[in-house]
Amino acid sequence: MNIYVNQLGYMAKGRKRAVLALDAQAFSAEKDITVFIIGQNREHCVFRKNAVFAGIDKASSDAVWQVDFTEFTVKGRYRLAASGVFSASFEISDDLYKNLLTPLAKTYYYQRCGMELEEKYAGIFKRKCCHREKALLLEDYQKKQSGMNPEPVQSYDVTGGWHDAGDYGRYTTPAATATAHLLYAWKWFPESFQKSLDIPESGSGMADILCECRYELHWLLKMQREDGGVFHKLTSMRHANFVMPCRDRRQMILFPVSSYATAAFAAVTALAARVFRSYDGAFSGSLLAASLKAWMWLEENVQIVDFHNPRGCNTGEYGDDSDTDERLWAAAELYRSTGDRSFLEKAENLKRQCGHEPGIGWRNVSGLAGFALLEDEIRDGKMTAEADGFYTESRLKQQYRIQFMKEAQKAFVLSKKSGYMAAMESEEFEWGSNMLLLTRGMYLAVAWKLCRKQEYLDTVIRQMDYLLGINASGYSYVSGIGEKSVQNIHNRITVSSGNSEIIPGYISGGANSRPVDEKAEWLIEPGTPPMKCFLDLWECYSLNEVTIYWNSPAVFLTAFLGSPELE
Ligand code: G3I
Ligand code: 9MR
Ligand code: ZN
Repeated sequence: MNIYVNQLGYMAKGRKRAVLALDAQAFSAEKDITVFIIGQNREHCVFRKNAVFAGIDKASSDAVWQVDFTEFTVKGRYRLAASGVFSASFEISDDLYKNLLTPLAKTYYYQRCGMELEEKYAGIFKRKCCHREKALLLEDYQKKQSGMNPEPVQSYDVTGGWHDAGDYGRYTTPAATATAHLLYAWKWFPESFQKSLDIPESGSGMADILCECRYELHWLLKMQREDGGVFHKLTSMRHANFVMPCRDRRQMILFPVSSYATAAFAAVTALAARVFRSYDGAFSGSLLAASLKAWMWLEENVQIVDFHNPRGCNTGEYGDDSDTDERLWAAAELYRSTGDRSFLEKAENLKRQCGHEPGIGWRNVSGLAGFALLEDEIRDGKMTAEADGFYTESRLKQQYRIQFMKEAQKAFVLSKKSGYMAAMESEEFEWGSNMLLLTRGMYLAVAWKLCRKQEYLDTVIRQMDYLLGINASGYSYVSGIGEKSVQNIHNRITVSSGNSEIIPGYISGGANSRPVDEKAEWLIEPGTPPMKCFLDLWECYSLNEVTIYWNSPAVFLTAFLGSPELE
């Protein structure tokens, strides 16, 4: 028997659930099980409740019992106990998600490239500056490698930004998605971002999360070519070894322009232009100019300009099969930032070509166009099917309202069906599965803002419960948060730093039933149920890596749950 709890804890007045699990073969009766809430040091029992049998969970093959102890509201630190087994400890308090936001958001500072992280801000995670060398265009690098003596080649200053993940690459499309998640989180839940992240820019008068996004945006602006096209990525030809970034001396290479990167760049810079308008007019202006220049390039390159890794390159590819969603997102953001209706017509045409799932991940971003069009409604928390005099806008907004509601309802139904209340099909435990779960949480949060359906809010909390410990691996997938949290994430800095402590707040990719790294293939038995396909080992990059766009949906949801309107 295992007892799984949200290892961060439960809001004092919020829903409190836990799951008891037995291997399906081992369970005998569907009888209720009495669960005791005891003090964290296993002292006296303070409350008891029956756990109710909830069937065999498909994604884990566990026999599961669910216990709801919402009525227990006494603040403190506790464990659950049943049948002689204890859970991890957890907190009951009011500020859980407010306190969780800081480590989640501070990871972006720890991902910074091109600057020293001083002890004053990074403590024991301080490190030297990295990747200050200039980059070469791929073709010049290849000529150099082949011994051809090209004339002195142009090199480029593309320093700054965030390392993408556990590697030292910087990639335009995931950078745009992660930055957009953070900017919309700030737009819709600004009160959650008033606390200092203790970064060099703290106290500047602008929320630290915006300062962090500005650091990434300054780098993104360097990724745009003279003609407006945007380079797909900036990485070495092969991944760095597991060394601290200051010791990675591999040549940085600017890989070719792609239409995915150019469109995602156009979108996020148009969005950011709106955000920074009242803080830094010049920066906002440069963002909008860059976005319009990227859009002009897109108009001159109406066919997909695809990207594939060249032979010999093993860094991330972030391949895609359509740029229609990125172009749609860009058109919608440019409409919002310029008021130019011609972008709306373009968005409508592009939306017709897009699939019906309004994606908000790194690959399918069509849903982010809906964020742009419904930005004010979601902020104000009301559904206004107003005829605003311009039928195209109303029609597009209505399409997105319907799509977001549908996605939220789908997530609600999936969560109800799951013994662990995870909004996931068994087949969906793939590389970065926690991102899919968290983006479904984002749909639920957006839908709740629009319709205030209590079940949607409850289901957001259930996804955070999963992330923080109510799952078949038993781990809190947030590094350093919880008694049994991931400690060996696939991250070159945390692996090679020699620090005894893990940097807290990183979201692990999570269970993946089709792992591709050698260790996972070797250690995970064939036939292991999908939700149990996880190992907390640093070598397992297809299970336990961390990325800027897996943390960004977690920041979004934590900011939502910590926002005043939920108090
Ligand atoms: O969603 C499809 C599913 O429908 C299909 O049945 C299944 C078949 O295998 O594939 C699923 O897509 C998977 C996709 O992740 C889901 O997001 C792909 O198989 C899988 O290859 C893909 O993995 C990506 C991985 O790079 C390899 O390309 C991850 O999403 C992506 O997060 C990861 O990104 C890496 C960067 O390349 C380098 N930096 C680290 C970063 C995180 O590991
Ligand atoms: O460490 C790399 C990780 O960041 C990437 O997500 C992954 C896919 O690009 O590749 C990892 O690097 C491995 C490489 O692909 C194969 N040799 C071992 C490398 C370190 O795990
Ligand atoms: Zn770096």
